Amino acid sequence: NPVTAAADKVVEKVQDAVRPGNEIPGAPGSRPPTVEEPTTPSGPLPPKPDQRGPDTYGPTGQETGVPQKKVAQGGERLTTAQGARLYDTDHSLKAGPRGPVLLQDHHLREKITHFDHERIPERVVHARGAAAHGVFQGYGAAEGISKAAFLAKDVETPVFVRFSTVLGSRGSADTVRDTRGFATKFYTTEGVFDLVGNNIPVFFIQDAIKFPDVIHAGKPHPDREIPQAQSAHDTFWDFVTLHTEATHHTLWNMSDRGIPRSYRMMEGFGVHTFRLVNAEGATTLVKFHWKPKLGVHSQVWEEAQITAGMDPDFHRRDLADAIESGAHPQWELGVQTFPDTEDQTFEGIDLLDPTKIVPEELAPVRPIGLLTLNANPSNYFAETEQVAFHLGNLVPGIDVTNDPLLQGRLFSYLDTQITRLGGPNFPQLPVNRTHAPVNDMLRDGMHQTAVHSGVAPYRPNSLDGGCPFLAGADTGAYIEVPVPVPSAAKVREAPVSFDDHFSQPRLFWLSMTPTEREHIVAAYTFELNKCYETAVKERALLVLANIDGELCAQVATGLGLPAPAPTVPLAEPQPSPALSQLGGSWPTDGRVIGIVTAGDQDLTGVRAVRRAVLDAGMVPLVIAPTGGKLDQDGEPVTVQRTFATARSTEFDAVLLAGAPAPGADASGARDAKVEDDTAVAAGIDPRVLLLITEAYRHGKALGAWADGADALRTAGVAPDAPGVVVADEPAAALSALTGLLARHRAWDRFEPGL
Ligand code: HDD
Repeated sequence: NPVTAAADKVVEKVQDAVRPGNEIPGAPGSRPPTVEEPTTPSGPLPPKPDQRGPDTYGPTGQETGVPQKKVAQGGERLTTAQGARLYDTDHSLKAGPRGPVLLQDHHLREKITHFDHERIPERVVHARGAAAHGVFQGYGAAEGISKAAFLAKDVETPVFVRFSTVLGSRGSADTVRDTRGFATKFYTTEGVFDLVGNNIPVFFIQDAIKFPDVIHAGKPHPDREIPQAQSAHDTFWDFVTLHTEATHHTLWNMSDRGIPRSYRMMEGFGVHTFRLVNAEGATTLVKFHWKPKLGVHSQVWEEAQITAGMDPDFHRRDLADAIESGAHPQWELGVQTFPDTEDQTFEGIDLLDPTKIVPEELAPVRPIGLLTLNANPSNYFAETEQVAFHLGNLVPGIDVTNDPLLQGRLFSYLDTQITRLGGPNFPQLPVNRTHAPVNDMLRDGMHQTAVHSGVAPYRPNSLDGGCPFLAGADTGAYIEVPVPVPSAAKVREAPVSFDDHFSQPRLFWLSMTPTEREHIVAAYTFELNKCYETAVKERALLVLANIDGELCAQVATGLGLPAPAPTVPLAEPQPSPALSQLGGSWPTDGRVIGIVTAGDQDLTGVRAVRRAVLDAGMVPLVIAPTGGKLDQDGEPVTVQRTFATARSTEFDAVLLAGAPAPGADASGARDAKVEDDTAVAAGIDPRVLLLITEAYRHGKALGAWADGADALRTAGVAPDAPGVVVADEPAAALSALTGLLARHRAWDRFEPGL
């Protein structure tokens, strides 16, 4: 019987394939003959109870008690998508081993077709991002102004937060100069609340209708699709200099806020003014702020550029590593509150204008809750890529205002998800699913995963007994605040107050420290020098002249162009010290300290310093000439970076190990201090010297103990320079270094002026 014969051949083939030693040595795909081919699974594979639908895994992993999955597959046997077991997934079904592939090979088609469709459109903006799960705990401090249940005292609400850059594609570098997105999904008992903000409190445009313009200008040029993830090009500067309401946001981007050290060290802002409503129906206008417990810190520009090449995933890695190591980042949610007056202004500032801030000195930020990020996503695509935020996801107690930027956003987010996530059922994706009961009458559509029952998904009905019924204010309904709408003619116009484009940029500039101003001047000079069109540069200088003469003059010098005079009278606002991110001391949790050793140095000290860094909640990385372990005394120290793989950008501080004190009995240790500078210079690896000089240039703390200081001197770094510590003992060096680190960077290292 030919059928049985063919079946026998298949069985034979399967047996052949698994028979040890059945490979043709050297043939493509053949396994090394030394590896024994198991005929049965080599050990019990992790159990996979069954193929569950997506709802098994709640949006927050821990929520449902399902541990984060660490294995790609659970079951014992590979199957098709339909559950049929497979005996081969490496060869297409062919008419003989050398014959053509048969159309009937369903497994081949299923595997390739699924692969062909693995990608979804990336976000049109904010495509590059990283996210984490966490929990939000209300302080109860907002109870007087909002009835939102999740803001009540000690209420814990699961959250999912996605950070992002704006301009770059999904695979672009993290450390480019750009605004960062800070979007939070609160899975409250009353429905999902999304706070979709940025790390900059103002926006480029005052009306959503301009959004395609600003994004087209910022994205790569449409002819060659370059530059990637950059604002340093003609179209961006063309737009923001013609469209001067972008001046304030552009200035923030050119400040240190545009190059954050870490997502964990950024403020977040809701940008718009929102309207809160309490249980009595009284309303308050608010602006939302996220305040990071670790302080607000940035890279320096050269560091950011090197990082983009050395580790394009720097921020993504930093967030995931910190969470995995238990250094859970935290932010306090705060609100600035304003009376809900008819004119919607506060101290003369138009609260509906998203290019304006209200200085914290005029309206302090009142903390109302604490966000802690405590778990990494277990699957990037399912969670980080598919999460869909939308400003219209509101809960009772929080409402919108007439800010025209906010109003347009209310349309855009829902709309974009339909293209991005392939239809209207994206709220059913696990990460988007609300934790509140859903009882809607939305039906069918692409990717419908619910199996709705009944025949009456409409209202009114009698067939379902009229159910479901509507809620009222006393039964948790979301009721829009009945704000009166002034009677007015339909116009395409903005209020007159929206015409002030320069007073607040000037406020920001005047609030900066000299170091921060230097960085701003350097950023404008860099970006504008990357433009080709002189007209664009000249127009940019005109804009800068309307912010500040000194700023304009310094950038003009860098561009080799004359500095123009201002075209508007310069305002003299009161500076707002809260806008500066320098000064103060901050926790050092999760900071990375590179410990450099030539391998023949004080291993006892290296070991002790490593332990102390860990105990202080920071990350020690031992850097040595080669990988493997350093072992002088039977207690090996693992090397995490070699001189070839270590680059200064990875470390917040660098500590150089010295040789043991003379007479110490460590095999191979240098027992006498090298006196001759030339000999020292010759002995210090140039990559260590680069590490030191870069860290020094980037304002990072540097430390050394014993003759570890030789490397500093050879690199031209004076042991008594600001932000440099040299001590006899490792413990003393580390303690002083940690003190420096708490201030983030040694800005006093640099002379004032450029
Ligand atoms: Fe937006 C994504 C923040 C104005 C249209 N926006 C997006 C994300 C953030 C912001 C953080 C990424 C969300 C995520 O991680 O998935 N956007 C802002 C802020 C704005 C702003 C703070 C001004 C205050 N956005 C804005 C306007 C429009 C959009 C005016 C359109 C009229 N934004 C979108 C979008 C995106 C988006 C096209 C792309 C992907 C997505 O929504 O889900 O709809």
